[in-house]
Amino acid sequence: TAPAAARGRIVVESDLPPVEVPKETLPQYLLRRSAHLSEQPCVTCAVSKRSLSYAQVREASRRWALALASQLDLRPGHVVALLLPNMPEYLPAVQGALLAGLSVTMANPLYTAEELRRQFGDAGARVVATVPALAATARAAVGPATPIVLLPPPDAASDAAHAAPPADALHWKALLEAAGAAGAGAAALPEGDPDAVAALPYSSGTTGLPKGVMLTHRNLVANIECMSVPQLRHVQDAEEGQEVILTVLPFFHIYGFNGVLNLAVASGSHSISMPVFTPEAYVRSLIEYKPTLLAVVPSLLQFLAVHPAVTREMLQSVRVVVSGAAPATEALLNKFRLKCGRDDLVVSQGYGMTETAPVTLLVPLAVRREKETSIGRVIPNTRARVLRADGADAAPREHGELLVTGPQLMKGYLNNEKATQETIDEEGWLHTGDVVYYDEENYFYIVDRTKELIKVKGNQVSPTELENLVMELPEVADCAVVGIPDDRHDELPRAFVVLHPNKKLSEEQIKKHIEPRVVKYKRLEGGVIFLDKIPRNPSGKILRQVLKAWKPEQ
Ligand code: 4UU
Repeated sequence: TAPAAARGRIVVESDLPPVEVPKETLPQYLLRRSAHLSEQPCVTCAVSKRSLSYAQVREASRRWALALASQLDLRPGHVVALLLPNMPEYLPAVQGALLAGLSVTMANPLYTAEELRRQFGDAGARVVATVPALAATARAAVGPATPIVLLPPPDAASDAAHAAPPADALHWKALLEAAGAAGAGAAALPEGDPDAVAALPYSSGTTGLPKGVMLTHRNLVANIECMSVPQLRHVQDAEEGQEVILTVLPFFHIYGFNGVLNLAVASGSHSISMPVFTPEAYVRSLIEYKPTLLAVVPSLLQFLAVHPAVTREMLQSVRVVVSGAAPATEALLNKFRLKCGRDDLVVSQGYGMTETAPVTLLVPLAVRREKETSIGRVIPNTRARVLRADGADAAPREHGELLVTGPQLMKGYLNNEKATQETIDEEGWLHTGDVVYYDEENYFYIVDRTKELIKVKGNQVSPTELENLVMELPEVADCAVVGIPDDRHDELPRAFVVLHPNKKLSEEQIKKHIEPRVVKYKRLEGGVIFLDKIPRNPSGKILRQVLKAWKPEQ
């Protein structure tokens, strides 16, 4: 191989023609693309059966926008926090806020008050939209001056369990009714700025604690538009037959948010939402709704492939399966194909990141089976490079860090110029922290993740966050958390802990300290290992690869 300096730039571009990105806000774009639909179902809850048609989504969005502007007095640039399980109203809750010129920060409905306090505080949330069951957690996360709006409970079971909502909460239904009664002229909605921040999902990126990712309308619209070209279109347009998309991927995460829900609306599809995943509910939905498209993460693919309750017959309606967010092994893809018993059903992988709204690589629909393990080719308007360890650009089949750029690239991390500069270089390339290679036909393959991030069932876990919690214990001198591979969970967090001399602490005590503070999937299910010393490089950086490779006999 040539020395680094002798090599020029090697940029991988899409062989598809560039797409003209419309100069519209996300709600303007979605309204235009689905303007021909009215009574057709838009989102239906698989559990409660509550359904919103395209016309109902439009009307609820408009009223919610008016309510936020006139009744809650929010102004363009203000942030609305959404603490909601997947449910039909998620869509108008987002679109209405955006119509009013506001930004939304979407939070995990399973988060503890402690986790939410950090996100809502950092984002500067002015209002929290939630459901009755989560109202107390929401109140604990924000000050008494922040209004809480209660949406209808996702299903009857959670309604019955939490009968009495807090007295100071406002009600979505009443707000929308009042906005409807006041009429369209009640408050003028802003014209809308495509370059304004629309969504603020949280991601830990390559290092540190979760940060607000500033995604503009343009980022989100560009990503949908670039995935809508005929060669890539996994989701077919409503005219060709309305697609039925079963998704349990959370709408607060960028994959469910823009990669599934918004994309589904743009193409006039019918989305089936589920507030929580249970094998029974998922299987029932396969039978009842006969989905044509499944959006999955590898741990869900594993469930479909091996769970005895999922039968071959249940998968006959499925035309497309899209997988992403964590590596899908060849063994898993084979197991799934065996279960389906269909040669025409090939899993298409996509590669995405919160910071890229989310997709940069996608396997075209007409993919051949031998490319099934690929995470995709560069989508239109997007460019990629692979940077070798020696700093040279990689040729086909050489491993290196994936760099990407395109119109979907975030504006930056909120309140964190330093992290933004560490992630996007002066030339505008985003350094992903993923090690990949590409083949002679420009299909990319994942090799490794060198950034700290841990993925549990597609969910982000920040090692720094867990390390900080473990370090709160006075007995602990040092700590490092890494992800260990696991079939059913993608990865599990494992802590390596150094105790102060003559101090005692058990694995149980450490786990007990973490448990009440974090959402379930962040728990140290990969175990706690006590060491004399955390391996670090001379500048003090934890050698995570060494810890990942740790074996008990060492
Ligand atoms: C191996 O996980 C995401 C977004 C995923 C996504 C979205 C829409 C995939 C396909 C799609 O259509 O975002 P984050 O920010 O939570 O996590 C980003 C990280 C990546 O850096 C990489 O390490 O998740 C990992 N990742 C993958 N790993 C994402 N996609 C893949 C993949 N294979 N296909």
